[in-house]
Parts: sequence; C-alpha cells; structure tokens
Amino acid sequence: MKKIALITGATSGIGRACAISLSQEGYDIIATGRRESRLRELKQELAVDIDYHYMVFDVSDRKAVEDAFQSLDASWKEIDVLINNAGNAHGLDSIDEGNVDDWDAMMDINVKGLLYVSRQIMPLMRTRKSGHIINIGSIAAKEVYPNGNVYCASKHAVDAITKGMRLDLTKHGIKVTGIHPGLVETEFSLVRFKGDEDEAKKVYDGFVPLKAEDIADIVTFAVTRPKHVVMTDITVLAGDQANSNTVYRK
Ligand code: NDP
Ligand code: 8X3
Repeated sequence: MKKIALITGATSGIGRACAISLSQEGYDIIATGRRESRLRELKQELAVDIDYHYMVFDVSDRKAVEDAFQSLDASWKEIDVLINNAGNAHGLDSIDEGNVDDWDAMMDINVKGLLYVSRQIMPLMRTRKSGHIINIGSIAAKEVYPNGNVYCASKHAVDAITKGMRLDLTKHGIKVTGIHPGLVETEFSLVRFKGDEDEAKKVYDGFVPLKAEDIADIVTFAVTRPKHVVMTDITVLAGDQANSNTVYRK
C-alpha cells in the first residue's frame, strides 16, 4: 500500500537525507522548505518509483502554512509520517548580549513553526486513526551549554511538545518519536554563524561528526517499526562526543 511522508526542511542536511532514505523505503514524499530550486532538484535524488510533491513556505509564517495545506490535493493529505525537522540555531551569544532577532527566529521557527505544521496534519491523522510524528529535537533539548541559551530553550520546548503530543495522540493511533542528535555536519553551523565558513568548519574540527545520513537511518528505523512498537526518545551523539559540550578532538 502507498504511504506518504512529509518532511519539513528538506532542502538541506537531515531533512534532505530523510527524504532520500524514506523514498528508498517506498514512501511518496512531500518535501517543504523555503528554497524552491533545491526542492525541485531533490526529485533527482529520490527513488524513481515514488510520487513527489513539494511545497514552498516559511514554517514560521502561520498563514503561509495554513494556505499551503488548504491547497494540498486530497490524495496528498493522507500523510502517514510527518518529520518535523525544519529549524536552526541563530547565533551563539552569551544571553546578556543576545540578539533579539535571533531569539525571535529560533522560537518562531523551531517551536511555533513545528506547531503550525503539526496543527494542519494531526487532525488528518486522527481521522484516519493512524500516523507517526517524528520531531527532530537535539542534545540541546536535553542539556544546556554555554551560549546555547535560547536555542536550547527552543529545543527543550520541542522535547516537551513531543511528550505532550504522545500523551494526547496515542489514543488516536498516532505514534510520536523524539530524535535528539548531537553534532551533525550540515549547513547548521553555517546558519548559526551567519555564513562564516571558517567558524562553521571549526565546530567539526578534529573529530568525526555525525552525518545527516546517520540521522536519516535512525528516522527510517523508527518509522519502519511494526504498528505495536513505538520508539519514544532517541539521543544520538558522535562517537567522540560525551555530552553537548564535551568533544574529544585529535
Ligand atoms: P540545515 O541548516 O542543513 O537544514 C535546515 C533545514 O531547515 C533547511 O532545509 C531549511 O530550509 C529548513 N528551515 C530553516 N528555517 C526554516 C523556515 N523558517 N521555514 C522553513 N524551513 C526552514 O540543518 P540540519 O539539517 O542540521 O537541521 C535540521 C534540524 O536538525 C533542525 O531542527 C536542527 O535544529 C536539528 N539538529 C541539528 C543538529 C546538527 O548538529 N546539525 C543536531 C541536532 C539537531 P530552507 O532554508 O530552504 O527554508
Ligand atoms: C545542534 C547540536 O550541540 O549545536 O542541535 O546544539 S548543538
């Protein structure tokens, strides 16, 4: 039977890798993001025998999210798997010197954006009495590290929302999984350091970071468990990483 996975933030990194991996499992894919050219190009990377649809919107723009789902064809609304992945860190400043625009971006995108998208899809899953929501949190959802302040707060909120979703949705046959990666080499640090490639590269110097594909493997494993099995909470670190702030570099 055909199944549909919707992945937010599929233009890059973990989301893109999840789209590729789930297409290889036979899922039809809905990919979302703001960079349309990348969403168009993603089609070439997906398994050939699946259907593909993309939607361009900013997850933090509530009206844009609502409009996108209202205009979605009924056949594409039968979403089996939602991967709430879109998000980023913006800045790494001591909280007393924090950039308020960065704070707004992280709370609006990582927390409210996740809620806006989920609000569109949860009722559809509830009607069909099945579905699986995977929220991409972070080790920053479990620990707070120096200068991580508001990013960590946004991801702690994702962790709390994940637990709340599980409490409210399990009775409707909807599984909820939180996946919490440590350091994954993607465009994440480039965004955090506002395009400074040297700063971004330093984050991954001297050890082997996780790859986006490592997280996509775990997402795919969680999604492909039988109906009676739910992976609730998975934290995954790089081999040389002991916690959010301790990395053994060569
Ligand atoms: P990337 O920067 O490579 O990817 C981020 C994705 O999110 C892009 O596809 C981007 O798409 C999308 N996105 C960002 N802001 C918005 C927005 N306002 N509206 C719609 N889409 C948006 O980073 P990662 O792949 O690493 O990050 C993915 C998730 O994983 C994030 O939630 C991040 O917090 C989390 N994470 C990352 C870790 C890491 O070390 N890399 C570790 C733990 C968690 P576009 O720009 O086209 O809109
Ligand atoms: C991304 C990993 O350690 O930079 O969430 O917060 S970290």
